[in-house]
Amino acid sequence: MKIGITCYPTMGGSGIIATELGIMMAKRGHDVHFITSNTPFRIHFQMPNITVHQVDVNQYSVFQYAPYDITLATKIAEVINVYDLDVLHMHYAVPHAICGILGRQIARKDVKIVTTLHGTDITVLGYDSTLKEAIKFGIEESDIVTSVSNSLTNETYEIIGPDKEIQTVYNFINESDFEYKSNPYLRQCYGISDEEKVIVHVSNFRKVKRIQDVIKTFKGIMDEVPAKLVLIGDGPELSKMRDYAKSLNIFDHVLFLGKQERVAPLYQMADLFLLMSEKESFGLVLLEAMHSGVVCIGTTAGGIKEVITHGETGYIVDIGDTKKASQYAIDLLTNDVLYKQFQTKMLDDINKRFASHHITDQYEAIYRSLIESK
Ligand code: GMT
Repeated sequence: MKIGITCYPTMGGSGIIATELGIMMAKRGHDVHFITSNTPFRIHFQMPNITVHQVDVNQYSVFQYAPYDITLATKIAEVINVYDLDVLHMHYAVPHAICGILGRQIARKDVKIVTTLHGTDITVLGYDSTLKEAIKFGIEESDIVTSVSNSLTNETYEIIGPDKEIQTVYNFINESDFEYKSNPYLRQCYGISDEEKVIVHVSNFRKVKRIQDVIKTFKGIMDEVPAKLVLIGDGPELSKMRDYAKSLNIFDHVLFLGKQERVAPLYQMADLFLLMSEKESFGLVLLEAMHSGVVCIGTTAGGIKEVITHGETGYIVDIGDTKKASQYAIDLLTNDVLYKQFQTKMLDDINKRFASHHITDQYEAIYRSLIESK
C-alpha cells in the first residue's frame, strides 16, 4: 500500500505513535510518505520506502498569520498525485483531519482518509467554540476514525457528537527501545544511593499533568522511604514546580532533567512511575515505563484505567488523591514480593494487549478494508 501520514513531528505522544506506525508499515513493505512540518524525530535512520515531504510555510508579508493549513493541504494533494497514495492517515483532529480532506479535494482523487484522535484534540480543543464544528467536520468527512482509548471514544461522542462510528485502537510502543533491565551505573551518575528508591514522571509539563500532585505524592513517600524523584520534560509548569518543590523543602531530592531525547535509560533506574493527570486519553509514557519493568500509579483520568488494571498491574487513584497514591507507592516500594507480583502480571498484560505487531495488524486491516471498498 502507499500510505501518507501527517502528524506533529516534534516530541509528543501523537507524533510518536504516527511515526512508529509508519516505521512498522514500512517494515511490512508498504511505501510510507510522511507529510509534516519537519522530519519526525524518531526517524534517524534510512529506509528506502520511507519518504519525508516537508511542508514549507509561506511567509509572504501580506499574511498576518502564515497559512500553514492551506500549505499542508496543498502538499498533501501534491503527494497524493505524484505518488498515487491509497490511504492518508491523519493524526490529531486539528488541523490535520481537515487538511487531509482539503488535500483530497485539491488532488481530486479518491484517496481514503483515516483520522486518529489522540486526546487533547477532543478533550481540550473540543470545548473551543472556534474549533468544535471544524473538528466535527474532520471526523464526519474522514472514511474511518479511530481513537486511542474507549474513554476518548466516549468523550468524543459527548463533547463533539459526531454522526460517525469511532473505533478504538490502542497505542503501542517500539518494544525494542524499552528494555527491562536495571541501570546501576546511571543511578550512580545521578547521585542516587543503593538504598534510595527512584520515582519517575515524564511529561510536557502542562497544567493537565498536575505535576504538583506528583511532587506531593513523592513528599508522602519520602516521609517513609528514602527516595529521589526524577522529573523528565519541559513545559509551562516547570518553573512553578521547581518553586513548589522548594516550598516543601524537598528540592534536593527532586531531579529536574528537562527535555531528554532518550528516556529509555532513565526508566531503567526507576522503581515507580507516577502519572497524576486530570486529562489523559491513554498515557503512552505508562506503556514505556511498564515495558521497562516499572510499576505505575495513575489517576482515573481518561484512558489511564484502560492501561493500568487497578490492584493487579498497578494502582489507580482519584484525581488529586495524593494521600492514597503515596500509600500505594509505599506498599509497593516496601514489599518486594508484592512488587514482583505486580510486575509479572503487568509485563504479561501489556505484551498481550498492546503488542506493536497486534496494533499494527489492526491499522493494516483498516487500510485494506478502505482500499477494498474503492
Ligand atoms: O500528552 C500530551 O499532552 C501530548 C499529546 C499529544 O498529542 O502528543 O498526547 C496525547 O496523545 C498521546 C498519544 O495518543 C496519548 O498517549 C496521551 O495520553 C494524550 N494526552 C492527553 O490526552 C493529555
